[in-house]
Amino acid sequence: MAPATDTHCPYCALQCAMTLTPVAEGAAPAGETPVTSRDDSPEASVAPVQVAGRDFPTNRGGLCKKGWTSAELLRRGGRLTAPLLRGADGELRETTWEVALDAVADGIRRTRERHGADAVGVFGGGGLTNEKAYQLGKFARVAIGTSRIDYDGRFCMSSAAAAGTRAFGVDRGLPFPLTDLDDADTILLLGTNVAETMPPFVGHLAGAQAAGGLIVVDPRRTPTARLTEDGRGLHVQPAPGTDLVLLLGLAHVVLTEGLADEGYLAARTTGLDALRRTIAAWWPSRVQAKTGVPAATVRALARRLAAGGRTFILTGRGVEQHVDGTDTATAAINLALLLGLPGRPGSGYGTLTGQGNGQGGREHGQKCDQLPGYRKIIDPAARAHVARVWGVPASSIPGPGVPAVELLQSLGRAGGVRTLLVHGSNVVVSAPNAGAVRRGLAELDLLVVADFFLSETAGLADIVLPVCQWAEEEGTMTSLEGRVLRRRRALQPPDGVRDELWILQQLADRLDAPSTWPVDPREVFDELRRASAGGIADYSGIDDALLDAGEAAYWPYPRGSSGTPRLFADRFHHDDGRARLVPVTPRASSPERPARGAGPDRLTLVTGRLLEHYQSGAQTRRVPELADAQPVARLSLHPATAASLGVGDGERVEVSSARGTAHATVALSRDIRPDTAFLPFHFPGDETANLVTSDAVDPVSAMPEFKTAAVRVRRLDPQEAG
Ligand SMILES: Nc1nc2c(c(=O)[nH]1)N[C@H]1C(S)=C(S)[C@@H](COP(=O)(O)OP(=O)(O)OC[C@H]3O[C@@H](n4cnc5c(=O)[nH]c(N)nc54)[C@H](O)[C@@H]3O)O[C@H]1N2
Ligand SMILES: Nc1nc2c(c(=O)[nH]1)N[C@H]1C(S)=C(S)[C@@H](COP(=O)(O)OP(=O)(O)OC[C@H]3O[C@@H](n4cnc5c(=O)[nH]c(N)nc54)[C@H](O)[C@@H]3O)O[C@H]1N2
Ligand SMILES: [Mo]
Repeated sequence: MAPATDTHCPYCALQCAMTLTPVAEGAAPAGETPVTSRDDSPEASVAPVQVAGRDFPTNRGGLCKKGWTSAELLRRGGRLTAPLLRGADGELRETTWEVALDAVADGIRRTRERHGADAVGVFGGGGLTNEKAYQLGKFARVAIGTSRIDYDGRFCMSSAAAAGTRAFGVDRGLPFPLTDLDDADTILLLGTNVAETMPPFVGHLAGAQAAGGLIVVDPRRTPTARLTEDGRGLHVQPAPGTDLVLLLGLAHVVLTEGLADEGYLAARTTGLDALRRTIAAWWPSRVQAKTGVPAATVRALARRLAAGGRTFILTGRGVEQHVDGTDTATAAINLALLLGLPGRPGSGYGTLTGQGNGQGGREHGQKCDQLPGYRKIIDPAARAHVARVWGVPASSIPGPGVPAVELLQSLGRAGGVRTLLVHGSNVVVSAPNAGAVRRGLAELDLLVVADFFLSETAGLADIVLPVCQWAEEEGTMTSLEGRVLRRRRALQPPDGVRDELWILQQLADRLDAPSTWPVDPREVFDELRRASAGGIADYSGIDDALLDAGEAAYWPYPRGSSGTPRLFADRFHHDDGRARLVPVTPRASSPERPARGAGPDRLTLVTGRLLEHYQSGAQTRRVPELADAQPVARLSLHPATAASLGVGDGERVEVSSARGTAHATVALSRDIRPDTAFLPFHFPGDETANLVTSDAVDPVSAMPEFKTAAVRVRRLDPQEAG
């Protein structure tokens, strides 16, 4: 029997530990890997490795459905095994790597000559290993010379990152090990549905549940909200997009009832006076009028949080993916600081990073304003340091580019991007105002997509490059805890598939790029360590030997140190060591949030996730077990709302906003507020939820308004429904 390989799941930031064991050729995978043979193509039922959960602090041996079935995608689902090139007749056809790479390099050169280097754009992903993320950022700046690089983490972690950096001077999603949650008395979950998005995480909520202290704030009664039932906590169901007001109300009660930790505030923070002034006006009855949360609940909740036990406040995309997401995350941090939680043992504030390498992906230079080590690209000292590591003049490193939404809005426009390279994102399904993104992609001179499958975005490309999947590559990932983990190769990729480090090296060669372009991930990691040394996210002391020995390597991990499982014990990362209380106030109004009592034809559409599907669904829609469980986009509607709209369960409807229209199947549910509808964003084509969402962004983080959209819902006639 071939040896087993210890690695981690390909999907979310929990990075559950798993063991992969190659299955003998011809033998069906045994044991816990579910085998689905509905598809009887030759590749069906061939998961070439068997998946088993492995004991590890985050998942304790458990895996979710997506993890169990992940290996099926290694050999099924239409895996690409040759580069594709669009011919003069408009069809994509298989070609050789030589031809494809020459065509990419020629296209980059042509665009650069005609329109300047900034007309070449790079779009990265939070699923890439640290090595690939680092190399992609370097490739954009050094080999192409463009400032136009950003990535899908802008859609994910940017608001929480901006708020964390502003308050603490550092952005590590959880500044403490996840297992610290186990002993909590009170956990406030703001806008996250971990029971579906990180199932093994739920195990860490048991302590708070037993203490009756799990508090879930979500406009829907989600599986996570249900964990509070039977005396285990409280579900608070505010109107979508009103969390900032709710948090100001909680802070108001804390301050007016003398519940704040005055000693902590005096010793460890600045800005209390200004904060006090902005909070004064948010008494509970006013909060009730804006959010729908009863004033008595606001008071009770504030008192519970201040009760002095081991208390955590955690935010997710539900409160962050708004045009005021940075301010809302800031309000959550302000509340945590008023209570003296950050840095206190057994307590804290954190944000739940989403993508597999959503943490590492935001540290090594994929962001438009960033250099490796979480350095600022405008900082002369940072530029000089990274230029030395890269062996190029600091003056040759471009300045800041533009964030993801602006980059996508510029496609094909005068002064915008004309050639785009996409590594690890399916933007025609996952980007806001996806109809406009599709139109922009059609205007490009050249679209190049690296993927395992012909995703919806790859399907529009001029050149598609087939790349290795998780079990076929070596590298490192950084989990939601800020812990660096090894991803190990368990099997060889299919013939024809190439590693992205090799692709970048080949292209750098063809572009006569300066610097060196190693293809061995170890060499890239060594360079990354040097580039990160002295930065905020310092990896310089981490190496394979240490990771192989099973050491829990939390950054910052400067050479000679033993890493940092817990941040903020003594100081925050601003020069004076203090955290900043940043006053924030709600906007006057949002066009995406209908006035209260607007009537059933004006609903707030909330978008989010289902257990079975991952992101744009490019991967999970190809796993029969997952696709069978959630085959179509279902719109959750309250029965009262559906009745007044004249639509019934199972009927096809059209959901329309100022941007466009998506189709869905109605699913009646009493778990949603009557003024709200919910649509998952995992589905393509006319079921793409992002055809409806707005590309208006948060002014600080450039996070788009994914979570709320003002919509109308109408029943489709049978002939329209198709
Ligand atoms: N199954 C699955 N798991 C995943 C992913 C996936 O696609 N599928 N993706 C991964 C990634 S990248 C991420 S970022 C995480 C995301 O993980 P979560 O943040 O847990 O996921 P979402 O479903 O986007 O949003 C969470 C909740 O926010 C609520 N919400 C919406 N609007 C508001 C609001 O205005 N206020 C409040 N309080 N709540 C609101 C929604 O009802 C939803 O239940 O999941 C990761 N895990
Ligand atoms: N309406 C709405 N839209 C949303 C959200 C929402 O809540 N509501 N959430 C947003 C969030 S939080 C996120 S993170 C984004 C995510 O959205 P996307 O960025 O589209 O994420 P994925 O669907 O995971 O797409 C990853 C693609 O890259 C491929 N891929 C995976 N790993 C690799 C790799 O290592 N290399 C290469 N080259 N390809 C790879 C996959 O096959 C897939 O086609 O969606 C955002 N969009
Ligand atoms: Mo995400």
